[in-house]
Amino acid sequence: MTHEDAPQDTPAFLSKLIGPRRPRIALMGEFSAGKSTLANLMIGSDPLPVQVIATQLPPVWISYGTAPAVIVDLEGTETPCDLEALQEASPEETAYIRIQCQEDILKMCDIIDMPGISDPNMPSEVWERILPAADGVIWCSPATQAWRQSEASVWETVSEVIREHSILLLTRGDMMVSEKDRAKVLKRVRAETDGLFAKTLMISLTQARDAGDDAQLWDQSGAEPFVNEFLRIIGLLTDQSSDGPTDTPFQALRDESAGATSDEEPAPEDPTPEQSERIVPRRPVAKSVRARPAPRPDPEEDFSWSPKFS
Ligand SMILES: Nc1nc2c(ncn2[C@@H]2O[C@H](COP(=O)(O)OP(=O)(O)OP(=O)(O)O)[C@@H](O)[C@H]2O)c(=O)[nH]1
Ligand SMILES: [Mg+2]
Repeated sequence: MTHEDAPQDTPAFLSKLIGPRRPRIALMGEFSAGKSTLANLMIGSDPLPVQVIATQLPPVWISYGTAPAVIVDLEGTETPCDLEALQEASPEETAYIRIQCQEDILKMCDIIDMPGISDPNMPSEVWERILPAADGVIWCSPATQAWRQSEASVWETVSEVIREHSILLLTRGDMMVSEKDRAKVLKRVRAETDGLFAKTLMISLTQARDAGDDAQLWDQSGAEPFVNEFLRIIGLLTDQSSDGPTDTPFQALRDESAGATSDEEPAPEDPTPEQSERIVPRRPVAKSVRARPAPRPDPEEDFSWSPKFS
C-alpha cells in the first residue's frame, strides 16, 4: 500500500492542529460526573459564561488568549459564535467549541471539557474523535458509584501514553458517609484500576470550589493532592519536549521560549503572543496558603498561578 492509498482516518480538523502548542488535558467521565465543575474550578468561572458550564455541549476547548469564541467543524473551519448561543453548535457537525481566556493555568495547558461518555444526547463520536488531540485526561467518576463497567470499557480503548498522564478523580467525596467509606471506595477503585492511571484520588469539587480563603475546607476537599499530581503531569508533558524529536509541538514551544525563531505559523488554537512564554509549573495555592518552592524555579520569571476557588 502506498502512502497515498493509506486510510485517511484522521479527521481533517485534527490535521489542522499544527505548530507550537501547550499540553492538552481532557476532562472526561460519565454524564454529570463533575467535569464542568472541575473545569470551572481550575480555570475560574469569571471568563466562562454560564452556558459553558451548565449545559451539554460538544467538547469545549479552552486555551489562553483573547480570540473570540468559534465553533470548529469537522473540516477545521471556524465560525465565530456568540457565547450566549453555544447551544446552536450541532454535535454531529461540530469538532469542538474554542474559547480563549486569560487565566494563568491556561499558560500551562489547554483544557478540553468533554461531554459525558454515555450522554444520551451526545453520540460517542463527539468525544471519540477529539480524544487523539489530548495528551492526558482527568477522568471524573462520582465516588458514590465509582468506576462503572461503562467507564472501564471506554478507558480500555485509550492509549497507554495518555493513561500515563491521566488522573482518576473520584468526585463527590463529600457524599461519602464516613472516612471509612471513603477509604474503602478508594481501595477498591485503586485495585480495579491498578496501572491504568498515574494516580487515583478522591475530591469534593464543591468544597474545593467553595473553600475561598478557608484553608481547612480546602484541605478537607482533597484538592491539594490533586493539584500536586496535576502539576507533576504537566511538568512531565512539558519536559518531554527535551527528549522527543525536534519537530514535536512541545519542542517548538521550548525553542521559542529559548529565543529561537520559527518559520511556523502560530498554532491555530492559540495565536496569541503569550504562546511563547516559558511554561514553568508552579504550585498553585489557595489564597491564604503560602506558596512553597516551585519544582523548577526560574529566577527570571515571576510566573505563578492561583486557581479561582470561589
Ligand atoms: N456534592 C457534590 N456535587 C458535585 C460535585 N462535583 C459536581 N457536583 C455537582 O454535580 C452536578 C453536575 O456537575 P457537572 O460539573 O455539570 O457535571 P458534568 O460532568 O460536566 O456533566 P455533563 O457535562 O452534563 O456530562 C452539578 O450540580 C455539580 O454542582 C462534588 O464533588 N460534590
Ligand atoms: Mg459538563
